[in-house]
Formats: sequence, structure tokens, C-alpha cells
Amino acid sequence: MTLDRPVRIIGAPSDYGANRRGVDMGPSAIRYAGLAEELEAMGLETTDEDDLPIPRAETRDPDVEQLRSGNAKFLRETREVCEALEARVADAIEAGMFPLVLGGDHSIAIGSLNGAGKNADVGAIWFDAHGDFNTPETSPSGNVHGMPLAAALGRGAFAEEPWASENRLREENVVYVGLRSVDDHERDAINASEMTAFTMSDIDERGIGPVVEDALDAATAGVDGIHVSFDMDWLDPNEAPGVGTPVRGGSSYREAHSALELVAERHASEGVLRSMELVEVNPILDSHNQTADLAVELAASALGKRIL
Ligand code: 5AB
Ligand code: MN
Ligand code: MN
Ligand code: MN
Repeated sequence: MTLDRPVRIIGAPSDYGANRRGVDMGPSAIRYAGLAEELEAMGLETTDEDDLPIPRAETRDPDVEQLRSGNAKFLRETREVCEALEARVADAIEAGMFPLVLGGDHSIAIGSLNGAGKNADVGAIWFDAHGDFNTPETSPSGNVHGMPLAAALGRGAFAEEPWASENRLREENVVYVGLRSVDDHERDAINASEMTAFTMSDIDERGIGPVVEDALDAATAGVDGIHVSFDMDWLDPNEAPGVGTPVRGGSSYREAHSALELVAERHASEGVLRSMELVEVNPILDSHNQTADLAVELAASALGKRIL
């Protein structure tokens, strides 16, 4: 069954959180790959908002406002982007629509999560090779795209930010699917947290179906809905070469579709989906827009496209 509400596409072409240019072109590449047309062909009423206005990184100083206790580049700019995105996501939900956010690097998830969790208890499923749970104190890179979950949950120096107190994201309802590249401090923090984490090894052993069903159970327990955060580097780089931080050994093409088909099925039976984002598409590193094409296909699967 296709999604039960109209879709609002929101472009968030930020690359402040990544260490290289290109991911700011993600929304254009995904649109060019035919996102709105694909959703409309499924019978989904689709509107496409203007992108968030985001000044080029070269016009800003990456270090102008690092947190005292650590390292987070472009934090001021990321704060601006995420405040604006939060408002757009919350407005769409308020208007009875489904926000489909296009990144941009994964730092924008702070805005998506705060928008989704503004007036509701929410969980999140995090499809990603990476944990994205560094804080300014632990980050090896200073890139905020490796920190959005820690930011939304107010960890470390992010306790100084308004984010965690503004959203109702519940740590016990945050679930990783398919982790395979986690930094040492991140590993400790994830293990000590209330979050649930499934690695690629879990998928190897149990298969994608049981893992995603368990992830959906954990993410949806006792909340009003979930946000699906989909980092294209969750897929194997053979399928999704157009990403900034590729890691070998990722999900296959069919595993990715299957995972999102299961999300759509759970939504059809329980109405759990609140918002979704597709992030980290970098057209400069892509091969003939393959990764953006795949992002469109995967959005369709998540929103209920069926083979028969
Ligand atoms: B992505 C790394 N853990 O913090 C860091 O692509 C990589 O949003 C982060 O998942 C990757 O810099 C961030 C080494
Ligand atoms: Mn806010
Ligand atoms: Mn990520
Ligand atoms: Mn990643």
C-alpha cells in the first residue's frame, strides 16, 4: 500500500558537516533522477519546496565557533541550517504531509529529528555504515556529519545546545541497522547507551528481514512515530559509489530495497512512519548519477511501491 498522505520534498543542500564539497549537490541530483515523477507515478501527491538557502562553505569560517571543549567545524552554520530544517519538517507534519528530506550531509539529521520530535515522542532507524555518535570531544575529524545522533540526544558538549531539550527523540527507540565503521570512543558510547545496534554481521547471520523487523519493533515501541534516516553509504560502494565516506562490505541492492519495503509494510499495518531523509549523495564522486538514481528507487520502496 502506498503512503497514506501527500509527500513534501525538502532539499537541504548543506555540506558544512562533511570534509569535502559535492554533497551540497545531492538534492539536485536526486531531483534530476526523477524523484517527484516516481512518487507521482505511484499515485502520491507530491510537492517540492525550495531548498533551504545555504551559503557556500567558502564564504564561511569553519572554525569561527568551535565548542570550547572540542572540535566541531561549521557549528554555527549547522545550527542555522538545522533550525530552518526543523521548522520545515515540523510544518509539513503539522499540515498532514510526509516530509522527505534530501541531503546534504548527515548533519542535517539534527534538524530532521528535531522537527519530527517537536510535538511527539519519536524513535529513529539509522541505516548507515557509521555510528554518527561522536561528540566534539571524541570526533577524529571535527566533521558534524559524524555527530548528529549525539547532537540530537545532547551528548558531550552538545548538552550546551538547545537541540536535545527541544525534541522528544527517545534514546531507547533509536536503532542502527548495518553498522560497519565505528570509532573507538563511539563504540564505547553506543555500548553504554540505551540504543539498539545491528551491525552488518547481524545481517550476515540472520538475514535482512529478521533484523529489520526487530529494528522496527524496537524503534516503534511506545512512541508516536519514527524518523527513517538513510545514509547512502549504508549500501556497498559498488552500488552507491557517490558518497563521501564509502566503506566496503555494505548492504546489497536487494537488501536495501527489502529493508525499506519492510518499513513500508509496517507503516501500512501500524502507521508508524513520520518522516524520512536520504543523505550523503555526492554527485562529484558518483558514476552517471547511479547513487541518486538508487536514492529515488529506495524512496519509492520506503513509501510503498510494490512489484505486483
Ligand atoms: B556519515 C567518522 N566516524 O566521525 C567521523 O557519513 C566518519 O554521516 C563519519 O555517516 C561519517 O569523522 C559520517 C570517521
Ligand atoms: Mn530548535
Ligand atoms: Mn551518516
Ligand atoms: Mn555514513
